[in-house]
Amino acid sequence: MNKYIFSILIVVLSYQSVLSKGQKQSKRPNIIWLMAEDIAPDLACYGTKAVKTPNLDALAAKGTRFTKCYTTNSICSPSRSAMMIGTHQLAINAGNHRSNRDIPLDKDFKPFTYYLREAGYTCILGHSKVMDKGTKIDCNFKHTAIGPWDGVDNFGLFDKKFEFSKADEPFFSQIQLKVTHRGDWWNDVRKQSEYPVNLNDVELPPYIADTPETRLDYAKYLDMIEYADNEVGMLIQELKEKGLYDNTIIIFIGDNGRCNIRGKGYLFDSGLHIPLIISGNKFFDQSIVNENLVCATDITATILDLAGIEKPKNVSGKSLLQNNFKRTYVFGARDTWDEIHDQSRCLIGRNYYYVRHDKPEIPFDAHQGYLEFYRPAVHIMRQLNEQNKLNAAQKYFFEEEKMAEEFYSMKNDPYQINNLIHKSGSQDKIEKYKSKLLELEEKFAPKDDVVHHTTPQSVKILEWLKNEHPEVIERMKAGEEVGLSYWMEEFDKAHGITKKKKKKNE
Ligand SMILES: [Ca+2]
Repeated sequence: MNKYIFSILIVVLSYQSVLSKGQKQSKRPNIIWLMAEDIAPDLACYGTKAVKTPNLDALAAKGTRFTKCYTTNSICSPSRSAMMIGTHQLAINAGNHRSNRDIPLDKDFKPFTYYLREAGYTCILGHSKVMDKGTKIDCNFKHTAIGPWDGVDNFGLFDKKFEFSKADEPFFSQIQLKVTHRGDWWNDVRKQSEYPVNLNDVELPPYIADTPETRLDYAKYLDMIEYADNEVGMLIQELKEKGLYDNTIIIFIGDNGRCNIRGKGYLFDSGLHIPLIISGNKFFDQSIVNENLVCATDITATILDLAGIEKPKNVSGKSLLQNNFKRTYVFGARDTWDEIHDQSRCLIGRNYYYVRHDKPEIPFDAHQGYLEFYRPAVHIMRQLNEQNKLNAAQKYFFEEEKMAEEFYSMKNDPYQINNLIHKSGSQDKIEKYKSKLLELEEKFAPKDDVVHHTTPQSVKILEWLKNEHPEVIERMKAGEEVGLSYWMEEFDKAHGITKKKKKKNE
């Protein structure tokens, strides 16, 4: 060995041994990613009055609360796919909900848990203390929950499920908080709540008509957030009991926006805007409110940075840990959701918000099967619309066509009521946003555009209910959530489909 190289080696080795002696101070942190479903920043610490979220408020009070974090798609699976890879879902051809589950990712892209595991992290999925154990992954590329990953023969994203302990350190734990997702449990959770959210305290956005039904539905959503907050409290308690709390960074996020009118599924602010709280690291533990524009893929880059991993080439997100962090735009997209093959794009800036609808002929209220089961406000407002009882802000959602483009000033019009697209004073800004959007579409264009869609069950269940149980449709129209899972089971019973048979056909 060359003498020069040998002496460098000695220096490196001694440095490493100093590092390992000082390990106690510079121990690599555990990272927990708590992902609540379908949630806007509707927590008490974000100013929502009707809800009580003491555990998340305490995290925010200690750490950093981000006020402008946006996902890149307003539906679970494309948004989660983007976060799992750290780049836009379009770049990996994962933009269509529940598609391409049989197609491996392009070899240039890897899930971020791959890099974490390479760096010695134990990656843990879900937790035994949360509703249905929090293991949802929902990514639009070939993957399995547990096992190794090479992207060719092995597609595992995590090492194990449900528990973290000292022996796993350093670990990354992804826990989904499912309760806020629409589901048949909403009524029960509200019924069981010691202090259900008071309907009179609910503040509805101006684009939702104020009726007893819409208020009750919104209150239930806030009840679910309170339940999720309680789950967060239990997890923090466990970290403390196991002596892990001081070395664990907690990141609280959503996977897409609020599950209501203009929310999940749409490129309005309430479809893409999510809460983001980070606590447990010196950099973030400053009791501050950060108003920077943040993209959900930045969270991926931040996690890799927190774990001391150099950013891989194909991660387009930027680490929030960097002092010079700056983001000018977030690029959002909406493509197929179940049977609705829509396509819209948006560009969110710090002050303005541009949306382009490539299929304006598809209305916002597209009577999508799944949504018929889970949007009481849509049923109520459809009737009010027919009776001409909606104001302009509320009526927009029910127009027969979408406007081809929208442009909003977020400072003056946070609820996106006044579309400035044809306003004379805004044209220069609009042109700038349009051309930037085209630039980003090109940057994130997929190499491959093959799409393998899945068939949603909800469409045929709805059709069957219309024919066989019109009384259930009437209940839906009256604003009741009748339960999709329940009626799926009833459908199967009526058609002699046993669980065993169904599994075989899947
Ligand atoms: Ca979701």
